Amino acid sequence: DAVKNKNITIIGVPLHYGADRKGVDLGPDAIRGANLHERLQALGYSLEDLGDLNVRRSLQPPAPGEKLKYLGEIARVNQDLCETVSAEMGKGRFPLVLGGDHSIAIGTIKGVLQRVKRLGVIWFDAHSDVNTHLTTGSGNIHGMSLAAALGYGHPDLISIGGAGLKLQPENVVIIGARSIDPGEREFLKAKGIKVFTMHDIDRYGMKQVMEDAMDIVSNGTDGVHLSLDLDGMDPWDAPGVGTPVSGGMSYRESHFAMELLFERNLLVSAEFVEVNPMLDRHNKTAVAAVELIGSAFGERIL
Ligand code: EXY
Ligand code: MN
Ligand code: MN
Ligand code: MN
Repeated sequence: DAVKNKNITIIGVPLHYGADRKGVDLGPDAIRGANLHERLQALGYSLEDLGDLNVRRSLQPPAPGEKLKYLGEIARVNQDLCETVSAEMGKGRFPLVLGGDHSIAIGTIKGVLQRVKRLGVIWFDAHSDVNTHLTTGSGNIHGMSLAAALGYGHPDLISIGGAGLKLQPENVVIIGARSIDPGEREFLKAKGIKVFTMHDIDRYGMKQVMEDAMDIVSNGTDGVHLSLDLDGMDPWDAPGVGTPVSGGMSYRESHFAMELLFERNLLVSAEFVEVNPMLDRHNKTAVAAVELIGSAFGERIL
């Protein structure tokens, strides 16, 4: 079996403040409602579902032009998530985090870093999420989470989980990018982060892209985290996301990527984020998330 850890802890994070758009906070239950537990149990995993972390409702809206919208609550929830993820890994369990907007990657990754010092990350996304409060146009923290996990951004975000805890840029790959802001492009170049754009997937195919990506994230690391933003998929297959971008990975490409990931047995943790049931059709995006989870954890056709 390629995922050796058969004990999974599910952690829901009903956070929408990082996207500043309602609905993505309903993501964890939409994913559970698409038969997540049944799918994983059928594969022989033993599950514990901790339910959802506590997130404050109805906060005052931010001032116009705010560059770090809802920073206080986002930092608090991510600190809680970090501690929860770290505690579960300390018990030898595999954390499977359900979002929620992508700002929760800060807490997840910091928690994993407390247990796996040299961590690789596969960031599956239409976006690169490497803005900071200095480069952001929107002020939405879900567009800053990868930068924060790399140690760049506001002190309240980068200090989560303890000072100095951060990813190394050479251990991170982004797959599926097709919407990158000018400041992000500079950041990615300056840090030397490998980005497999949609152009690369078209040119080389998903098999080659995944093999190269997995070589990079496994080189000199002790484990790999998968941070999967459903907007990496094409909006045709995953319409229920807050920031859709045309020309994304197909259902088959993303499914295949997960199967290849399972074969290499690299994952120590994973998160599936940005499912917004209020924008979805027939829970299609949550169903896609569970399909991808199934493949990443070993489902096969035959
Ligand atoms: N780059 C844009 C921004 O910073 O606002 C869009 C970010 C969308 C982030 C989504 C979740 O991946
Ligand atoms: Mn994202
Ligand atoms: Mn995205
Ligand atoms: Mn499948």
